[in-house]
Amino acid sequence: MTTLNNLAVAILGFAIIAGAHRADAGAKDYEFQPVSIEVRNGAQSDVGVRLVDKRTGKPVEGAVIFRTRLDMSPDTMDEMTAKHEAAPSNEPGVYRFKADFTMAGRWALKLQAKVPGEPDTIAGTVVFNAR
Ligand SMILES: [Cu+2]
Repeated sequence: MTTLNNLAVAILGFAIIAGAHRADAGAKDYEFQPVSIEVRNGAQSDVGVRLVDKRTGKPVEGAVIFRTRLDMSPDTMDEMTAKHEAAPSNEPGVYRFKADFTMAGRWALKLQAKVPGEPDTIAGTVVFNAR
């Protein structure tokens, strides 16, 4: 009986670790990538990111991007932000924005998103070069 209990505890422990590992791996299975690193410096500039499932290499459709920030942290100007808004996209897994860049240099677009079937929040940072 003691042996069985120990076995049950061991199995339960393994299940918890496996479950935690799976949940942890979930968000890491996705990656935001730039459609083009080079973007135009100025108002209403086109910025695009592609959300990819790294397990399959396929674009992920239907993501809900619920938080974004665009700042110059890559050029050590963390407080310098740029206004931006979501824009239509006709390419599956590609999410577009119109951004008002005010300075040439590197800008980080930081995103948080939910994707269908994935309980974890997907977070990513994509760096663009405005010129
Ligand atoms: Cu700046």
